[in-house]
This record gives sequence, structure tokens and C-alpha cells, in this order.
Amino acid sequence: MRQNRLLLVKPPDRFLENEFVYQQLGPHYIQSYLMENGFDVDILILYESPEGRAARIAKEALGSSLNDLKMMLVKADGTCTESDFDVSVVGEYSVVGMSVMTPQAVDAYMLNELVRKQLPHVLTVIGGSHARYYLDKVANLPTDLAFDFIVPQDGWQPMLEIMNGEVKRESRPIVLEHSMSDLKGLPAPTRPLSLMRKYDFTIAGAPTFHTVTALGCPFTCNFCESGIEAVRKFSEEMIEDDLSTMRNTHKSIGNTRSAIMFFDDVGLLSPRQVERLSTAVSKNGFDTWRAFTHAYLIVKHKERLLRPFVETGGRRVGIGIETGSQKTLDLINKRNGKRQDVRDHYEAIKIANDNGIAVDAFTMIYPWEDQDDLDATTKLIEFVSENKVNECDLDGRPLKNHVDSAIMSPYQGTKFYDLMKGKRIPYVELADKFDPGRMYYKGVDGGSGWPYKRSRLPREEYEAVQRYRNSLRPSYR
Ligand code: B12
Ligand code: SF4
Repeated sequence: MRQNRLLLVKPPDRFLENEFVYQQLGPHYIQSYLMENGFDVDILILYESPEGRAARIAKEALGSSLNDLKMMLVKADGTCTESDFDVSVVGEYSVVGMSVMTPQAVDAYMLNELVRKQLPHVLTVIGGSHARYYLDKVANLPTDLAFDFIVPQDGWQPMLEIMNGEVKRESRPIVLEHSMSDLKGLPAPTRPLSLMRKYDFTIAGAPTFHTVTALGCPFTCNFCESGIEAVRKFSEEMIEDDLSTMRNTHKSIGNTRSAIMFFDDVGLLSPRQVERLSTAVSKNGFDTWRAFTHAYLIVKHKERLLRPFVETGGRRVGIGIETGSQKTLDLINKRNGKRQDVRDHYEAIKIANDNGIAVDAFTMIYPWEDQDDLDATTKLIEFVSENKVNECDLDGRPLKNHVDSAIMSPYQGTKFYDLMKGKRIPYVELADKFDPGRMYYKGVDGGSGWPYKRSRLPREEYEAVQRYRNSLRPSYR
């Protein structure tokens, strides 16, 4: 084992309904890669205890301290300990690397400040989507909060350079930007048993783990940062390895059923891709699975797209149907400049349901919408929630469509952020100072943050509609 030791940290997800729904994969990809290169790498999961969460919500305090957190130290050898948060654990490592999405930034900054003050021998690194889309902010943090290294893109190579001592700390943060042109030789992410046991999500009656088969997305939705990021695929061998590890993990923790979910931005994209995923799923004996697709693809390919999915146990698809308002759909630009019709959304739901597939339909409320726009989406959601699915889940219960209504949050790096910043969307103005704690669109009780100073209708009206739509969710899925 090499001398330098790395601790990868996953900051808490304070506003999520449940912190243990999906594993945050970034650190696990980096852990397996560095271990393959001979380094000792542990993972620290920070999370709120239910009591800590209740106390914080009652005080309406966000990001004022890390003292209310619990920590789970998952060591590379598989051992695991849980305790109250104590920064001294970081002192045993030469490098601490934090994997940060924007709503986790406040906690990551606090941890960084503590480490710099109390454990100055530890090098600090920030990676993940926050460093990618908010690079200007992260690179200009005040000195007490500044990281030694900022990794805005892929973490594999930069982290290896840091651990090898090929780059040294300087007085200013060093940005290490690297994009792997080929993901083919990478190992599958780690799936530590003690951690996997904590995750609690089911699809059609089976406990579920998730993975991604590629990075990037060929589409251009104006609310999304991933718009037009080149698609890079992991190797089929790596996906195969990952699926069989997850299947064995299900067995080892005593799950009598097992499901897999592909969180890909490029899931059920073409009949060929569906064939490929279906073969991998059935080879590993999963009882059921879920993946994402697009309404226009279902309408275009129909059974050709859905048949292999259903035949290998596929019971749910996720579709970003976004809105029932044609005006809003045109603004979103879901199909790279090509028109998408709201009627396709109704049609896609019908085709999927007739084929025995339930739909998890994701929609949003947009701050320029008037009452007619809201009514059009509510009508679509009522249709989704009422339409019958022609199949049952593994417990014999009728499958049901699920609906989700969020308020769109324009992250930096999206087209809508630029348009709103430039005041080019009528009726809408962003709040002057952005609080990352408000940059989420799906949180506790299905609620969303509110990053706006001005919107077409008052916030309360949008939230009332949101509550009604989310009340149409079924009691199981
Ligand atoms: C699965 C997923 C989830 C899952 C699991 C979370 C996770 N991070 O894995 C769940 C459902 C919980 C989730 C929740 C949310 N998500 Co999400 N999610 C994804 C998704 C689809 C895949 C993530 C993934 O596994 N990618 C594969 C890995 C390999 O990529 P990666 O994590 O970016 O890691 C690479 C680099 O970033 C870097 N890296 C990562 N960590 C580290 C650490 C160090 C030290 C270093 C050096 C490098 C490094 O190296 C890795 C290899 O290159 C991404 C989109 C995407 N395709 O990435 C969105 C994405 C990350 N999510 C996003 C958002 C907005 C959210 C939510 C806010 C939504 C909401 N509910 O309101 C929440 C936030 C939850 C929270 N943490 O507080 C945004 C993040 C935007 C931002 N500015 O941070 C993304 C980019 C989607 C998008 N385009 O809008 N998400
Ligand atoms: S919302 Fe999905 S399809 Fe649209 S750009 Fe983002 S990742 Fe791609």
C-alpha cells in the first residue's frame, strides 16, 4: 500500500426526504480507481440524524454547524463505524476529497474551514457537480474556506496526481481540469456491503440499487446543466461487473428479490440500447428494473422500444414530461431545436401503460407560468395519475403511475439561468444573493426551494398547485 491515505467525503443531503435512497456514486468510482492504483481510500458519509433534522427545521437554520451530524466511516477493508461527527477522524489521512453537489456546498465549505484550521497537514480537494458548474464561486472562496485543489470535471486522473504527489499545495487553490476521453478501462464503483444495507428504495416490490452506464447527455433541456455534454460510455465489461456485484450484494444482505435502476441520462434511448441493457439485466437475474426514456421515443418506437424491457422484468420507466403547457414545453427545448408536442406526453403514457409499464412522470412549475399554464399541467398530471397500468407488481398489486411536481431551480450552467440573469424572461427575476440551501427542486414533503425575487404568480399560488399535484401520488410504487 502507498504511503498517502485518502478520505473521500459525502456531505449530508439536508433537504432530501430520506438521505439513504440512492448511493452517491462519485466517491465510489474514485475509490475503486485509486485502490487499483495501490492507495488506501476510505469513505466518510455525513448525514443528519432524524432528531438533528427535526431540531434544525424547527430553528429554520441551514448550514450553521456540522455538530448536528452523524458520520459513517466505511473503510476500504469493509469495516464500518457510525458515531457523532468529529472532525479529528480526518486527521488520520493525508488528503480529504469532498464530492459535492450544489445543495451540499454549505456543509462542504464548513468542513473545509474546520480541517484547514485544526488539521493543516491535510490537503483538501473539492470535486463533483458543484465544482463543475460553480467553478467561479469555488475558486474565489475567502482564504479560510479555500480548497487546496479544485477538480471541476473528471476526478480519476487529478486525484491520482494529488495522491502521487505530482502536484503540490500553493497559496492559491489549484484547478485540475481533466476529462477522460475514454472511460473504457475504468473499474466499477465500489459497493460496500455495510453502506448498501442502509439504502432503502423499491421498484415494483423489489429492493433496488442504481448505476449509470454513461456520462453526459445528447439533449439540451434549458433547465439542465448536463445539456449537450458529450456522451461517454463505460465499458460493457465494467457494467457487467457492476451489475453482478450488485446482484451479489442483494443476496449477501438477504434480499429475496432484487431490482436495478439505470439512472442514466441515456437510458432507453433506442431499441438497440434497450436490447443491450435487457440482456445484461436478465443475465444477472434481477427480478425487475427501471430506466429513463423520453416521451417522443416511446411514441416513435412503441413496442420495439418497450418489448425487451418488459420481457426482462422492466416494470417502471421514468420520463421527464416536464409540463402540460405547450408554451412552456417550447421554451424548455427538450429535443435540440425540434418541436415536441404535449400530445406526445399523453400518447407515451398510454402506450407505456398498455404495455404493462408504469410511468414515473417528472414535471415542474416554472416561474413565468400563468393560470392557464398551471391548469394545462395539472390536467396532464391528473391524466397520468388516473390512467390504468396493464400489469401488477411483484406483490400482485396493480402497478400505478407516479407523479412528481417540483419548482424549477435554475442552476448556474443552464440556459434558463443565463436568460433569467439577463432578465430576458418576462415576469421573472432571480434573488440577488443565491443561497445554495434553496437550490433544490425536490425535498422534504415534495417541497422545493425558491430562488426567485419575482415571478408571474405569487410563490404561494405555485406551492398550492404543487401540493395538490403531489397529493395525487400513489401510496406505493
Ligand atoms: C444519480 C443522481 C442523483 C442521485 C444520487 C446522487 C449522486 N450524486 O449520485 C439523487 C437522486 C440522490 C440525486 C439527488 C439530487 N440531484 Co442528482 N444526479 C444524479 C445523476 C443523474 C448521476 C450522478 C452520478 O452518479 N454520476 C456519475 C459520476 C461518475 O459522476 P459525478 O458524481 O459527477 O462524479 C465525477 C466528477 O464529478 C468527479 N467527482 C465526483 N466526486 C468527486 C470527489 C473528488 C474528491 C474529486 C476529485 C472528484 C469528484 O469525478 C467523478 C468522475 O469523473 C447526475 C447527473 C450525471 N449524469 O452526473 C445528477 C446531478 C448530479 N444531480 C443534480 C441535482 C440538481 C440533484 C438535486 C439537487 C435534485 C433535487 N432533489 O433537488 C439532488 C441533490 C441531492 C444532494 N446531494 O443534496 C445535478 C447537480 C447540479 C449541481 N450544480 O450540483 C446533476 C448534475 C443533474 C443535472 N444535470 O441537473 N441525484
Ligand atoms: S434533463 Fe435529462 S434529457 Fe434533458 S438535458 Fe438534462 S440529462 Fe439530458
